[in-house]
Amino acid sequence: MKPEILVVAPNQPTQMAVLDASYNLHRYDLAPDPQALLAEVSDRIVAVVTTGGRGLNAEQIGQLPNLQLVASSGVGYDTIDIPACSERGIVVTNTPDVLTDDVADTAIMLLLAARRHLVQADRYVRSGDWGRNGPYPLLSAMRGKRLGIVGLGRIGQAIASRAAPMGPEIAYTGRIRKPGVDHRFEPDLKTLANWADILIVATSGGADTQGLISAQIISELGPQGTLINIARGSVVDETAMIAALKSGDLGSAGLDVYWNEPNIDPALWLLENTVLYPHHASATFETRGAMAQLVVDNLAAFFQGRPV
Ligand code: 8YV
Repeated sequence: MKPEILVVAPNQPTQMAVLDASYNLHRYDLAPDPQALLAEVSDRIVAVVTTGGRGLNAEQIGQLPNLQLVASSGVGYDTIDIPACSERGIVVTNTPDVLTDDVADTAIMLLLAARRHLVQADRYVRSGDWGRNGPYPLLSAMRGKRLGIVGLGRIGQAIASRAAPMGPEIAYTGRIRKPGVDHRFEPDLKTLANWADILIVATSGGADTQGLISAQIISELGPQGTLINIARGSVVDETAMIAALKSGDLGSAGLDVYWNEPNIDPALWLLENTVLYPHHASATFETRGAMAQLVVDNLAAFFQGRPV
């Protein structure tokens, strides 16, 4: 008998076809009445397929008495109730490593776009303002600037190695000093933000980092400062950030993540000094394919008794 799997959020089409051939899939994501579907199949479900975005909450976990595995696509697992899984010995898998390059590329893209006004300058050219009003105002170079990275995990380190050739000074903060890393460790986030011209948020989401980039940290970064967030919206006090971007107390921002996705705070739409990306850092064919394949591989390993 094929194991029965609840699809809370789908995988890429190629890998969904593979899953469909190997398992009995129940499409919670497509069900007109998901509760009715659960009432019918919940006892038989042994694994869930989901994404970092959709996750799996305590209530859903509680409704699946025989759940053994949650296979998620995404490095972040802040949307999955880990304590509820741990309590019942439910295995949770994510997809680190394969998305590191794309997410780090996105951080650099947002950084350059925000600092060099890519979006505003594009508009300046297209509108004919260049011809009418003359050269675009001068902007600020990367070389010699101070770049602070919040969270020097795999993604933070990939961002640092991409930024280094552009010539900024680099320092980082996090729970611990990373062994074998040359960049300066600054244990205090406030001190790092005060020192930095640019702060890139690359830490994990969840309760531990909720609101870490507070009004005070934003004000330390200051009017010439740039905030880049490719981590989770929850890490930044978005209300404080929007207020600071509006008043000029924060110079600029480049954002891939928000409090309320995909219906972000409309106040952000109006901010000229902000570059917005639709939580799309890992969204290339190659990376999403590799993430989806890891989900398939983790399911196969689990059901064959191999390490996930
Ligand atoms: C996606 C992400 O949102 O990996 C993560 O944690 O934020 C992204 O890759 C995602 O989980 C898509 O499946």
